[in-house]
Amino acid sequence: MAKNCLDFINNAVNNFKVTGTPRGCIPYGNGHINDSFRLVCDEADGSESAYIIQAVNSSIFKNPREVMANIEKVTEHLKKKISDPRGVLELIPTHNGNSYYIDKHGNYWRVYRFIENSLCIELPERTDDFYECGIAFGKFQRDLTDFPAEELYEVLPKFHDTVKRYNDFLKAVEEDKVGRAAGVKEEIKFVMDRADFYGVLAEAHKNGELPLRVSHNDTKTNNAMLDATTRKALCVIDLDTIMPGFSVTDFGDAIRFGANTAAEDEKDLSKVGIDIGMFTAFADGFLTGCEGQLENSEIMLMPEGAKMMTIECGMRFLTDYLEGDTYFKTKYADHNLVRCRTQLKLVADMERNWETMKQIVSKYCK
Ligand code: ADP
Ligand code: GN1
Ligand code: MG
Repeated sequence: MAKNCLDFINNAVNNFKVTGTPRGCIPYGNGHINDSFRLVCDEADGSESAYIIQAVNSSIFKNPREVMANIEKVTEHLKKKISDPRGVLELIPTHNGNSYYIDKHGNYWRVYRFIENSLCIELPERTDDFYECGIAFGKFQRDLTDFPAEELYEVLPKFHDTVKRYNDFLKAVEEDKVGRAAGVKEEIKFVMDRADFYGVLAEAHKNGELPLRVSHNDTKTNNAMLDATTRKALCVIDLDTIMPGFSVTDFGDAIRFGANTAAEDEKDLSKVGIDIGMFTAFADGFLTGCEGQLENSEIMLMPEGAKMMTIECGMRFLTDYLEGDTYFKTKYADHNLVRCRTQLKLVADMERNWETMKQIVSKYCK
Protein backbone atom coordinates (compact mmCIF):
# COMPACT_ATOMS: atom_id res chain seq x y z
CA MET A 1 0.00 0.00 0.00
CA ALA A 2 1.33 3.42 -0.95
CA LYS A 3 2.55 5.42 2.01
CA ASN A 4 0.64 8.58 1.08
CA CYS A 5 -2.53 6.47 0.89
CA LEU A 6 -1.99 5.24 4.43
CA ASP A 7 -1.38 8.77 5.60
CA PHE A 8 -4.52 9.79 3.87
CA ILE A 9 -6.68 7.07 5.43
CA ASN A 10 -5.62 8.28 8.85
CA ASN A 11 -6.93 11.71 7.95
CA ALA A 12 -9.86 10.73 5.77
CA VAL A 13 -12.57 10.36 8.38
CA ASN A 14 -11.58 13.65 9.93
CA ASN A 15 -11.51 15.58 6.71
CA PHE A 16 -14.13 14.10 4.41
CA LYS A 17 -17.72 13.24 5.12
CA VAL A 18 -17.14 9.53 4.58
CA THR A 19 -19.20 7.29 6.81
CA GLY A 20 -17.99 4.25 8.75
CA THR A 21 -14.50 3.19 9.78
CA PRO A 22 -11.85 2.84 7.05
CA ARG A 23 -10.86 -0.84 6.76
CA GLY A 24 -8.64 -0.95 3.69
CA CYS A 25 -7.41 0.96 0.72
CA ILE A 26 -5.95 -0.51 -2.47
CA PRO A 27 -4.56 1.07 -5.65
CA TYR A 28 -7.31 0.99 -8.25
CA GLY A 29 -7.80 1.30 -12.02
CA ASN A 30 -5.44 1.76 -14.96
CA GLY A 31 -5.28 5.52 -15.39
CA HIS A 32 -2.15 7.13 -16.81
CA ILE A 33 -2.46 10.33 -14.82
CA ASN A 34 -3.92 10.23 -11.31
CA ASP A 35 -3.26 7.89 -8.38
CA SER A 36 -6.57 6.21 -7.54
CA PHE A 37 -7.42 4.03 -4.55
CA ARG A 38 -10.53 2.16 -3.51
CA LEU A 39 -11.37 2.75 0.15
CA VAL A 40 -13.76 0.43 1.97
CA CYS A 41 -15.33 1.49 5.27
CA ASP A 42 -17.18 -0.66 7.79
CA GLU A 43 -20.53 0.76 8.79
CA ALA A 44 -21.93 0.35 12.32
CA ASP A 45 -24.78 -1.83 11.01
CA GLY A 46 -22.33 -4.36 9.51
CA SER A 47 -22.65 -3.12 5.93
CA GLU A 48 -19.80 -1.48 4.05
CA SER A 49 -19.43 1.68 2.02
CA ALA A 50 -16.84 2.27 -0.67
CA TYR A 51 -15.17 5.32 -2.12
CA ILE A 52 -12.60 6.22 -4.74
CA ILE A 53 -9.84 8.41 -3.37
CA GLN A 54 -7.62 10.21 -5.79
CA ALA A 55 -4.53 12.33 -5.53
CA VAL A 56 -4.75 14.87 -8.33
CA ASN A 57 -1.62 14.85 -10.47
CA SER A 58 -0.45 18.39 -9.78
CA SER A 59 2.55 18.20 -12.07
CA ILE A 60 0.07 17.95 -14.96
CA PHE A 61 -2.80 19.93 -13.48
CA LYS A 62 -0.93 23.01 -12.32
CA ASN A 63 -4.04 24.45 -10.71
CA PRO A 64 -5.98 21.65 -8.99
CA ARG A 65 -8.39 24.21 -7.51
CA GLU A 66 -9.58 25.06 -11.02
CA VAL A 67 -9.90 21.35 -11.88
CA MET A 68 -12.08 20.85 -8.82
CA ALA A 69 -14.15 23.98 -9.53
CA ASN A 70 -14.95 22.62 -13.02
CA ILE A 71 -15.90 19.21 -11.64
CA GLU A 72 -18.12 20.76 -8.95
CA LYS A 73 -20.00 22.91 -11.46
CA VAL A 74 -20.50 20.16 -14.01
CA THR A 75 -21.61 17.50 -11.51
CA GLU A 76 -24.03 19.99 -9.90
CA HIS A 77 -25.49 20.75 -13.32
CA LEU A 78 -25.84 17.05 -14.18
CA LYS A 79 -27.37 16.23 -10.79
CA LYS A 80 -30.29 18.54 -11.54
CA LYS A 81 -31.12 16.49 -14.63
CA ILE A 82 -30.32 12.95 -13.52
CA SER A 83 -32.17 11.24 -10.70
CA ASP A 84 -30.24 7.92 -10.67
CA PRO A 85 -27.53 8.27 -7.95
CA ARG A 86 -25.23 6.12 -10.11
CA GLY A 87 -25.91 8.39 -13.09
CA VAL A 88 -23.55 11.17 -11.95
CA LEU A 89 -20.14 11.09 -10.32
CA GLU A 90 -20.65 12.24 -6.70
CA LEU A 91 -17.99 14.24 -4.91
CA ILE A 92 -17.87 13.65 -1.15
CA PRO A 93 -17.20 17.02 0.50
CA THR A 94 -14.88 17.73 3.38
CA HIS A 95 -16.41 18.85 6.66
CA ASN A 96 -15.62 22.42 5.63
CA GLY A 97 -17.69 21.91 2.51
CA ASN A 98 -14.71 21.83 0.15
CA SER A 99 -14.40 19.32 -2.66
CA TYR A 100 -10.73 18.66 -1.93
CA TYR A 101 -8.27 18.39 0.93
CA ILE A 102 -4.63 19.45 0.82
CA ASP A 103 -2.37 17.21 2.90
CA LYS A 104 0.81 18.28 4.65
CA HIS A 105 2.85 17.39 1.54
CA GLY A 106 0.73 19.69 -0.61
CA ASN A 107 -1.12 16.85 -2.37
CA TYR A 108 -4.68 17.56 -3.41
CA TRP A 109 -7.01 14.71 -2.51
CA ARG A 110 -10.61 14.18 -3.47
CA VAL A 111 -13.15 11.49 -2.73
CA TYR A 112 -15.91 10.12 -4.95
CA ARG A 113 -18.63 7.74 -3.94
CA PHE A 114 -17.73 4.36 -5.41
CA ILE A 115 -20.18 3.47 -8.16
CA GLU A 116 -21.33 0.04 -7.05
CA ASN A 117 -22.06 -2.87 -9.35
CA SER A 118 -20.44 -1.04 -12.23
CA LEU A 119 -17.78 -1.90 -14.71
CA CYS A 120 -15.59 0.12 -16.96
CA ILE A 121 -14.22 -1.51 -20.04
CA GLU A 122 -10.51 -1.40 -20.74
CA LEU A 123 -10.90 -2.49 -24.37
CA PRO A 124 -14.36 -3.35 -25.65
CA GLU A 125 -14.76 -6.79 -27.16
CA ARG A 126 -18.48 -6.47 -27.82
CA THR A 127 -20.13 -3.87 -30.02
CA ASP A 128 -23.01 -3.69 -27.52
CA ASP A 129 -20.66 -2.52 -24.76
CA PHE A 130 -19.07 0.08 -26.99
CA TYR A 131 -22.52 1.25 -28.08
CA GLU A 132 -23.33 1.80 -24.37
CA CYS A 133 -20.10 3.77 -23.89
CA GLY A 134 -21.30 5.90 -26.82
CA ILE A 135 -24.64 6.39 -25.04
CA ALA A 136 -22.81 7.52 -21.88
CA PHE A 137 -20.61 10.06 -23.67
CA GLY A 138 -23.43 11.17 -25.99
CA LYS A 139 -25.82 11.81 -23.07
CA PHE A 140 -23.04 13.67 -21.28
CA GLN A 141 -22.76 15.92 -24.34
CA ARG A 142 -26.57 16.31 -24.50
CA ASP A 143 -26.92 17.15 -20.80
CA LEU A 144 -24.26 19.83 -21.01
CA THR A 145 -25.63 21.56 -24.12
CA ASP A 146 -27.20 24.22 -21.88
CA PHE A 147 -24.15 24.55 -19.63
CA PRO A 148 -22.31 27.87 -20.10
CA ALA A 149 -18.95 26.69 -21.45
CA GLU A 150 -17.33 30.05 -20.67
CA GLU A 151 -17.75 29.33 -16.92
CA LEU A 152 -15.21 26.51 -17.15
CA TYR A 153 -11.52 27.01 -16.56
CA GLU A 154 -9.28 25.87 -19.38
CA VAL A 155 -7.33 23.66 -16.97
CA LEU A 156 -4.97 22.33 -19.61
CA PRO A 157 -4.70 25.19 -22.09
CA LYS A 158 -4.77 24.13 -25.74
CA PHE A 159 -5.19 20.50 -24.71
CA HIS A 160 -6.59 19.34 -28.05
CA ASP A 161 -5.02 22.06 -30.17
CA THR A 162 -3.31 19.70 -32.57
CA VAL A 163 -1.37 22.47 -34.31
CA LYS A 164 0.20 23.38 -30.96
CA ARG A 165 0.83 19.70 -30.23
CA TYR A 166 2.57 19.44 -33.60
CA ASN A 167 4.77 22.46 -32.82
CA ASP A 168 5.65 20.93 -29.43
CA PHE A 169 6.54 17.72 -31.23
CA LEU A 170 8.77 19.57 -33.75
CA LYS A 171 10.54 21.26 -30.82
CA ALA A 172 11.11 17.89 -29.13
CA VAL A 173 12.58 16.49 -32.37
CA GLU A 174 14.81 19.53 -32.73
CA GLU A 175 16.03 19.46 -29.12
CA ASP A 176 16.37 15.67 -29.02
CA LYS A 177 17.04 15.91 -25.27
CA VAL A 178 17.76 12.25 -24.65
CA GLY A 179 19.22 11.31 -28.03
CA ARG A 180 16.31 9.16 -29.23
CA ALA A 181 15.38 10.98 -32.48
CA ALA A 182 17.73 8.99 -34.75
CA GLY A 183 15.99 5.76 -33.77
CA VAL A 184 12.49 6.97 -34.69
CA LYS A 185 12.96 8.61 -38.10
CA GLU A 186 10.12 6.69 -39.69
CA GLU A 187 7.64 7.75 -37.01
CA ILE A 188 8.82 11.37 -37.20
CA LYS A 189 8.32 11.35 -40.97
CA PHE A 190 4.82 9.87 -40.63
CA VAL A 191 3.79 12.73 -38.35
CA MET A 192 5.46 15.40 -40.52
CA ASP A 193 3.87 14.06 -43.72
CA ARG A 194 0.43 14.91 -42.34
CA ALA A 195 1.23 18.49 -41.24
CA ASP A 196 -1.53 19.91 -43.48
CA PHE A 197 -4.20 17.98 -41.61
CA TYR A 198 -3.63 19.32 -38.10
CA GLY A 199 -5.50 22.61 -38.62
CA VAL A 200 -8.72 21.23 -40.16
CA LEU A 201 -10.87 21.27 -37.00
CA ALA A 202 -9.74 24.76 -35.99
CA GLU A 203 -10.50 25.88 -39.54
CA ALA A 204 -13.98 24.27 -39.43
CA HIS A 205 -14.60 26.08 -36.13
CA LYS A 206 -13.61 29.38 -37.72
CA ASN A 207 -15.97 28.70 -40.62
CA GLY A 208 -18.88 28.06 -38.25
CA GLU A 209 -19.07 24.30 -38.94
CA LEU A 210 -17.88 23.22 -35.52
CA PRO A 211 -19.45 24.98 -32.52
CA LEU A 212 -17.62 25.28 -29.23
CA ARG A 213 -19.26 23.01 -26.65
CA VAL A 214 -18.44 21.55 -23.26
CA SER A 215 -16.28 18.53 -23.96
CA HIS A 216 -14.91 15.77 -21.77
CA ASN A 217 -11.59 15.49 -23.60
CA ASP A 218 -10.61 12.03 -22.38
CA THR A 219 -13.31 9.70 -23.69
CA LYS A 220 -11.52 6.38 -23.32
CA THR A 221 -13.89 3.47 -22.66
CA ASN A 222 -12.47 3.16 -19.15
CA ASN A 223 -13.90 6.59 -18.41
CA ALA A 224 -17.48 5.41 -18.99
CA MET A 225 -19.28 3.32 -16.39
CA LEU A 226 -21.71 0.55 -17.32
CA ASP A 227 -24.02 -1.36 -15.02
CA ALA A 228 -22.28 -4.66 -14.28
CA THR A 229 -25.52 -6.63 -14.51
CA THR A 230 -27.34 -5.06 -17.45
CA ARG A 231 -24.22 -3.64 -19.15
CA LYS A 232 -26.21 -0.45 -19.83
CA ALA A 233 -24.60 3.01 -19.62
CA LEU A 234 -24.51 4.59 -16.17
CA CYS A 235 -22.33 7.67 -16.31
CA VAL A 236 -19.07 9.27 -17.34
CA ILE A 237 -16.12 9.60 -14.95
CA ASP A 238 -12.63 11.18 -15.01
CA LEU A 239 -13.86 14.75 -15.29
CA ASP A 240 -10.47 16.45 -14.87
CA THR A 241 -10.23 17.56 -18.47
CA ILE A 242 -13.70 19.03 -18.92
CA MET A 243 -13.22 22.23 -20.86
CA PRO A 244 -14.69 24.13 -23.74
CA GLY A 245 -14.03 22.02 -26.85
CA PHE A 246 -15.53 20.12 -29.77
CA SER A 247 -17.99 17.21 -29.87
CA VAL A 248 -15.96 15.54 -32.61
CA THR A 249 -12.85 15.28 -30.48
CA ASP A 250 -14.86 13.50 -27.76
CA PHE A 251 -16.19 11.16 -30.42
CA GLY A 252 -12.75 10.78 -31.95
CA ASP A 253 -10.83 9.98 -28.79
CA ALA A 254 -13.32 7.22 -27.98
CA ILE A 255 -12.82 5.72 -31.45
CA ARG A 256 -9.05 6.00 -31.15
CA PHE A 257 -9.11 3.93 -28.01
CA GLY A 258 -12.11 1.64 -28.33
CA ALA A 259 -12.38 0.93 -32.06
CA ASN A 260 -8.76 -0.15 -32.25
CA THR A 261 -8.60 -3.91 -32.84
CA ALA A 262 -5.75 -4.02 -30.30
CA ALA A 263 -4.71 -2.35 -27.07
CA GLU A 264 -3.16 1.11 -27.03
CA ASP A 265 0.18 -0.47 -26.21
CA GLU A 266 0.05 -3.61 -28.39
CA LYS A 267 3.54 -4.50 -29.59
CA ASP A 268 2.42 -6.63 -32.55
CA LEU A 269 1.36 -3.97 -35.05
CA SER A 270 -0.27 -6.55 -37.32
CA LYS A 271 -3.03 -6.71 -34.70
CA VAL A 272 -3.72 -2.97 -34.85
CA GLY A 273 -6.44 -1.51 -37.08
CA ILE A 274 -9.80 0.23 -37.14
CA ASP A 275 -12.69 -2.05 -36.36
CA ILE A 276 -15.51 -0.73 -38.54
CA GLY A 277 -18.13 -2.67 -36.58
CA MET A 278 -16.97 -0.93 -33.40
CA PHE A 279 -16.83 2.43 -35.17
CA THR A 280 -20.44 1.97 -36.29
CA ALA A 281 -21.60 0.89 -32.81
CA PHE A 282 -20.01 3.87 -31.08
CA ALA A 283 -21.28 6.34 -33.69
CA ASP A 284 -24.77 4.90 -33.19
CA GLY A 285 -24.55 5.10 -29.38
CA PHE A 286 -22.97 8.56 -29.31
CA LEU A 287 -25.46 10.11 -31.73
CA THR A 288 -28.40 8.38 -30.06
CA GLY A 289 -27.19 9.72 -26.69
CA CYS A 290 -26.77 13.24 -28.14
CA GLU A 291 -30.45 13.18 -29.15
CA GLY A 292 -30.19 15.41 -32.19
CA GLN A 293 -28.06 18.11 -30.54
CA LEU A 294 -25.28 17.94 -33.13
CA GLU A 295 -25.25 19.89 -36.37
CA ASN A 296 -24.88 17.99 -39.66
CA SER A 297 -21.52 19.67 -40.20
CA GLU A 298 -20.31 18.24 -36.86
CA ILE A 299 -21.60 14.78 -37.69
CA MET A 300 -19.75 14.84 -41.01
CA LEU A 301 -16.52 15.84 -39.24
CA MET A 302 -16.60 12.86 -36.88
CA PRO A 303 -14.10 10.84 -38.97
CA GLU A 304 -11.76 13.86 -38.92
CA GLY A 305 -12.20 13.90 -35.12
CA ALA A 306 -11.21 10.23 -34.94
CA LYS A 307 -8.13 10.65 -37.11
CA MET A 308 -7.16 13.90 -35.36
CA MET A 309 -7.30 12.39 -31.88
CA THR A 310 -5.33 9.35 -33.02
CA ILE A 311 -2.51 11.22 -34.75
CA GLU A 312 -2.45 13.78 -31.91
CA CYS A 313 -2.13 11.05 -29.32
CA GLY A 314 0.56 9.36 -31.44
CA MET A 315 2.58 12.55 -31.56
CA ARG A 316 2.07 13.15 -27.83
CA PHE A 317 3.46 9.69 -27.03
CA LEU A 318 6.35 10.31 -29.43
CA THR A 319 7.03 13.75 -27.97
CA ASP A 320 7.12 12.26 -24.47
CA TYR A 321 9.45 9.50 -25.70
CA LEU A 322 11.76 12.13 -27.22
CA GLU A 323 11.68 14.15 -24.00
CA GLY A 324 12.58 11.18 -21.81
CA ASP A 325 9.13 9.97 -20.65
CA THR A 326 8.23 12.77 -18.30
CA TYR A 327 4.45 13.01 -18.88
CA PHE A 328 2.71 9.65 -19.27
CA LYS A 329 3.20 6.91 -16.71
CA THR A 330 5.26 4.18 -18.38
CA LYS A 331 5.85 0.56 -17.39
CA TYR A 332 9.00 -0.11 -19.42
CA ALA A 333 11.71 1.79 -21.32
CA ASP A 334 10.08 2.22 -24.73
CA HIS A 335 6.45 2.07 -23.62
CA ASN A 336 5.69 5.50 -25.12
CA LEU A 337 7.23 4.47 -28.44
CA VAL A 338 5.15 1.29 -28.52
CA ARG A 339 2.03 3.38 -27.83
CA CYS A 340 3.03 5.88 -30.53
CA ARG A 341 3.40 3.10 -33.11
CA THR A 342 -0.07 1.70 -32.45
CA GLN A 343 -1.56 5.16 -32.96
CA LEU A 344 0.27 5.73 -36.25
CA LYS A 345 -0.73 2.30 -37.53
CA LEU A 346 -4.32 3.07 -36.60
CA VAL A 347 -4.18 6.40 -38.47
CA ALA A 348 -2.92 4.61 -41.60
CA ASP A 349 -5.78 2.13 -41.33
CA MET A 350 -8.34 4.94 -40.86
CA GLU A 351 -7.00 6.55 -44.03
CA ARG A 352 -7.62 3.27 -45.89
CA ASN A 353 -11.19 3.16 -44.53
CA TRP A 354 -11.92 6.87 -44.93
CA GLU A 355 -14.87 6.66 -47.34
CA THR A 356 -16.51 3.92 -45.28
CA MET A 357 -16.29 6.01 -42.09
CA LYS A 358 -17.72 9.04 -43.89
CA GLN A 359 -20.62 6.98 -45.22
CA ILE A 360 -21.44 5.57 -41.80
CA VAL A 361 -21.74 8.97 -40.13
CA SER A 362 -23.58 10.54 -43.08
CA LYS A 363 -26.59 8.31 -42.34
CA TYR A 364 -27.16 10.28 -39.11
CA CYS A 365 -27.43 13.70 -40.75
CA LYS A 366 -30.83 15.35 -40.31
P1 ADP B 1 -7.27 8.57 -14.40
O1 ADP B 1 -7.31 10.04 -14.80
O2 ADP B 1 -5.98 8.21 -13.79
O3 ADP B 1 -7.66 7.71 -15.57
P2 ADP B 1 -9.95 7.98 -13.28
O4 ADP B 1 -10.74 9.06 -12.60
O5 ADP B 1 -10.39 7.58 -14.63
O6 ADP B 1 -8.39 8.38 -13.24
O7 ADP B 1 -9.99 6.71 -12.30
C1 ADP B 1 -9.21 5.56 -12.57
C2 ADP B 1 -10.08 4.31 -12.51
O8 ADP B 1 -10.70 4.22 -11.21
C3 ADP B 1 -11.25 4.29 -13.50
O9 ADP B 1 -10.88 3.82 -14.77
C4 ADP B 1 -12.24 3.39 -12.79
O10 ADP B 1 -11.86 2.02 -12.95
C5 ADP B 1 -12.03 3.69 -11.32
N1 ADP B 1 -12.98 4.70 -10.81
C6 ADP B 1 -12.84 6.05 -10.80
N2 ADP B 1 -13.88 6.65 -10.21
C7 ADP B 1 -14.72 5.66 -9.81
C8 ADP B 1 -15.99 5.63 -9.10
N3 ADP B 1 -16.58 6.75 -8.67
N4 ADP B 1 -16.55 4.41 -8.86
C9 ADP B 1 -15.95 3.26 -9.26
N5 ADP B 1 -14.76 3.23 -9.92
C10 ADP B 1 -14.16 4.40 -10.20
C1 GN1 C 1 -4.26 10.13 -20.42
O1 GN1 C 1 -5.92 9.99 -17.59
P1 GN1 C 1 -6.00 8.97 -18.68
O2 GN1 C 1 -5.10 7.80 -18.51
O3 GN1 C 1 -7.47 8.61 -18.89
C2 GN1 C 1 -4.28 11.52 -21.03
C3 GN1 C 1 -5.13 11.53 -22.30
C4 GN1 C 1 -4.55 10.53 -23.30
C5 GN1 C 1 -4.50 9.16 -22.63
C6 GN1 C 1 -3.83 8.15 -23.52
C7 GN1 C 1 -4.75 14.53 -18.82
O4 GN1 C 1 -5.57 9.77 -20.04
O5 GN1 C 1 -5.11 12.82 -22.90
O6 GN1 C 1 -5.36 10.47 -24.47
O7 GN1 C 1 -3.78 9.20 -21.38
N1 GN1 C 1 -4.80 12.48 -20.07
C8 GN1 C 1 -4.16 13.66 -19.87
O8 GN1 C 1 -4.09 6.88 -23.04
O9 GN1 C 1 -3.16 14.02 -20.49
MG1 MG D 1 -9.45 7.57 -16.53
